[in-house]
Amino acid sequence: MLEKLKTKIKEIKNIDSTGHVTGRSMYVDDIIERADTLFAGVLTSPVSKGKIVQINVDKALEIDGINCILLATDIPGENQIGGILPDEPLLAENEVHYMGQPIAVLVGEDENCIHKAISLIDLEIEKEIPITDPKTAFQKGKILLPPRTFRLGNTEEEFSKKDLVIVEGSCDIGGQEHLYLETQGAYAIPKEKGIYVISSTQSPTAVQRTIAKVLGWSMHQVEVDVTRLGGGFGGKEDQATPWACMAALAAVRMNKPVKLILDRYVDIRSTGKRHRYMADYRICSTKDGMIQAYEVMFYQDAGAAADLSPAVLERTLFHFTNAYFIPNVTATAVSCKTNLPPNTAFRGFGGPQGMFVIEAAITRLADKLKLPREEVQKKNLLKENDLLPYGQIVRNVKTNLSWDTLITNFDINKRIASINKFNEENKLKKKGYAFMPICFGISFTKTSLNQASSLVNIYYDGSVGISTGAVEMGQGVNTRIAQVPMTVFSLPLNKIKIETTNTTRIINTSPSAASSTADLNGKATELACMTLKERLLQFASELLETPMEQLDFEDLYVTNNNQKTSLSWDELISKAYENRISLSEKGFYATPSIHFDSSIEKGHPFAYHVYGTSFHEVTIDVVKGTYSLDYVAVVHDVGKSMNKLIDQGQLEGGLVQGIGWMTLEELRYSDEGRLLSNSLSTYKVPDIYSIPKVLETMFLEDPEPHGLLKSKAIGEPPLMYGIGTYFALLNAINQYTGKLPNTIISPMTPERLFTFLHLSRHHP
Ligand code: LUZ
Ligand code: MOS
Repeated sequence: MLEKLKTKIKEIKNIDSTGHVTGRSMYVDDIIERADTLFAGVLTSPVSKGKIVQINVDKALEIDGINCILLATDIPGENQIGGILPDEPLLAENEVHYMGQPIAVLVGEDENCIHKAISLIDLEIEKEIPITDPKTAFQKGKILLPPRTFRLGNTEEEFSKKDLVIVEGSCDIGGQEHLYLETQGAYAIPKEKGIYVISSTQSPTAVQRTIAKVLGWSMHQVEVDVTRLGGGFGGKEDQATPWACMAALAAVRMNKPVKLILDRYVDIRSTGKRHRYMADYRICSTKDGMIQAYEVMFYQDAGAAADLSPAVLERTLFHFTNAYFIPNVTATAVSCKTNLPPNTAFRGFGGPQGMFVIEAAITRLADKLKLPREEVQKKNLLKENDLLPYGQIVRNVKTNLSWDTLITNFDINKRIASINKFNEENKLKKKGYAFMPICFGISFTKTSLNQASSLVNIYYDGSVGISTGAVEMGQGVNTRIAQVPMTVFSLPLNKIKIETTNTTRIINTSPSAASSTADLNGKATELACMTLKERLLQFASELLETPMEQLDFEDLYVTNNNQKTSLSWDELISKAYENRISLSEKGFYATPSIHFDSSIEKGHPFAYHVYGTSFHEVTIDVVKGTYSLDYVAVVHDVGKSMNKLIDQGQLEGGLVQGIGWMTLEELRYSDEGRLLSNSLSTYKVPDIYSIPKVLETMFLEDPEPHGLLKSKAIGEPPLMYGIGTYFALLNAINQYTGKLPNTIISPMTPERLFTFLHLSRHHP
């Protein structure tokens, strides 16, 4: 194998930017329909829990333009879409478990007649009392799987020691709506030998497998194709699947193409979200703030079916100590079954909730110790070769480095001094600040998912087509993958095309998730490109009668000892074809040396960790409860960045999405389990006014051998900086009230801030 790889990476702008700005990028609903296309809509449950007494579709079927109405009994294969646990029907059979649960698929000539028909279905449900919070579910024994516990050292023994300061408390962390701009949808077209489905999914293979299961077919009869997503954020890792299954079911039944696109209202109401977590903890430290032990119990609101919840729960356990070393820990976590839509993957995948609780515990501990919070944080940061609770030893740790760089590079101490001065001088406005360090493990926690394939085709005109399992969802993965052949073959972008993600070209794909898509699929592409490079340079060495070791590619020519030869790329490729040399190669990559044994909860699950530290400054108005986010600075570990613009975009986007989750975005349910904040007027997402007034960022660059072209994953980690804004607000509240609430609740909406300010004073 050729070791030679150009170290000079070709940097380019996001290859989708022109298409996005001019409106030419194609999403599922932009695909030009075949003339005989039918449309589908879904009848969903109007109640959160109950028994279906009867469904009568007779009147609905009389509506002009309605072709058929499919119920659970019309499913030819298995009515089962659960990925981890088989606990979720595609269409409800005898019972409903959440409001918005699909019951029937209506197929018709257009969307108007479908809406009319939905309202004419006679549905009788015997209501039962729903459960809407995870602790109540736990108390009633509604759990998905037995709780899991991660341990290090001995917490019992440690907590019984004298002279330690102990703090106990609780958290209640709200969920989050994904709010991808493109709603869920799919377009299914029957083919001679099976079905072809265009889906807005992060998991083309999951869609393929589940359609096959629902139809009672084999996977090779189902071809799933994905051009791009208008955002995913985890919301389309598992939950694009049901809608694609319904479209496929209808298409096969009618033997015509069927398109199913959710409107925003149905999407928000029926799809799962980031999990709400409740947690109880106790933490103890020495008087000078060295944390000795931490015990925590997490109650995850899984919703009405497992979906990815057990995997999300596992990642909470991988990140419950965030960027800190704590010698004695016991963390238990349990997935609790409620009557809300099944919650699912969301950028960070349970990690953010785990980190929030340790940050809350440290905040209250520091308060009791009368030490600045950041002093306790800093003292306990992970150091090189520390042992994490799950058995992995950390290497190339960047906790202290990012923290120290942040302080010096952005003159943070001066800022803190002026914040303190402001608070001395002001009574009705208070400033608060917080540091937020992060440490996030990169790899799917399920080891088997850490594999990817790539197909590199060089056409005999010298142009290159690349297929991988990666799904482009705005994160820029196609751009980073395009940089691989550009770098290996020294080609301009116009010679490269990144093909759609297609389950017939690339099989058994892992979801585009876990921040690992560019690493896995890019590395598979690199391997295929390197094999082709070796083969082509071997052939060039025969043509040029020059030792292969002297040859390379540079700007569309073969070079000899870095001097341009007369042999161009196009000529070499055309001659290779004439000489019957294969110009197509498959690459396969599996992350080396990762493993995890869940029977002992120990192993080495992550290829590497991503680190960083942020600083957040806020001002609150004590009278109104309003606040402003004045300043955020971030020092983030990017490995050796292969695309600074994309890394910057992910850093800023993740940060703001995290701030939204922590401050504005509130999922409020009625006691009946009805989502009250079910539209963009009541569910507030960050906009231009909610981003920090000043944002300063800096990359720490250190080549990462397990990352693509020595870069590091960037998708999820920056979201967790958003937690810092929450604790800056809490710090400002504390400046006014002089005390912290025992139960730390998120998000910190102005309304909640106001309650914390004015009620906690009188109700300790
Ligand atoms: N999805 C998944 C993920 O299936 N496994 C993971 O470990 C993961 N981590 C983060 C985000 N999505
Ligand atoms: Mo994900 S939370 O689909 O990486």
